[in-house]
Amino acid sequence: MALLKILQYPDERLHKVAKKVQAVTDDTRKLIRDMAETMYAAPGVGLAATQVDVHERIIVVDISDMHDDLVVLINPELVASNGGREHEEGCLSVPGIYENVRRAEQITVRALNEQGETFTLEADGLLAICIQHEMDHLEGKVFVEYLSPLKQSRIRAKLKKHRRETL
Ligand code: K1U
Ligand code: ZN
Repeated sequence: MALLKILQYPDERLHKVAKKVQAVTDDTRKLIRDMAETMYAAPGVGLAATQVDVHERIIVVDISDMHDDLVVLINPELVASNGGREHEEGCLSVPGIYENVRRAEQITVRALNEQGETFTLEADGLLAICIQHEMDHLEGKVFVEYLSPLKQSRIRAKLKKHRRETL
């Protein structure tokens, strides 16, 4: 297994729209294992392939304390959503920034699993929030883009300053 490099906002590559996976192969499964290892090591509760500069529609999520409940979604599609609530979000591509974002409360997603089989998942709470956040990454959208232009420019300035100081 390997740890992958996570792209840091405002890297332009975070805005690429990911392509559908045409066939789930051993290479896909290797990428998924590496993504999961990278997410656990970060540590985080989700990761989209876009964040590791692979522009294919693959996400991994694990909100369990014991890192034993990995959810893998290949070519995820939102089939239903209900309600709406604000929740604080973070992002491994935007370190140190936590902001409230409004998302659907309950979602139903259809996707392929690691065997290439279609399945449907109903999610609520943090799992639903994470899946929506990761699906946005596949569309090239980073959560800070839900914030006002003023907040976004303050975040970019803060990240630039932090990177200058840690170089
Ligand atoms: O997409 C990402 O960069 C992962 C992101 C997922 C996420 C978290 C919270 C709300 C929405 C989406 C993260 O994992 S940020 C790190 C984080 O939340 C966390 C880290 C360690 C333990 C628990 C949570
Ligand atoms: Zn993110």
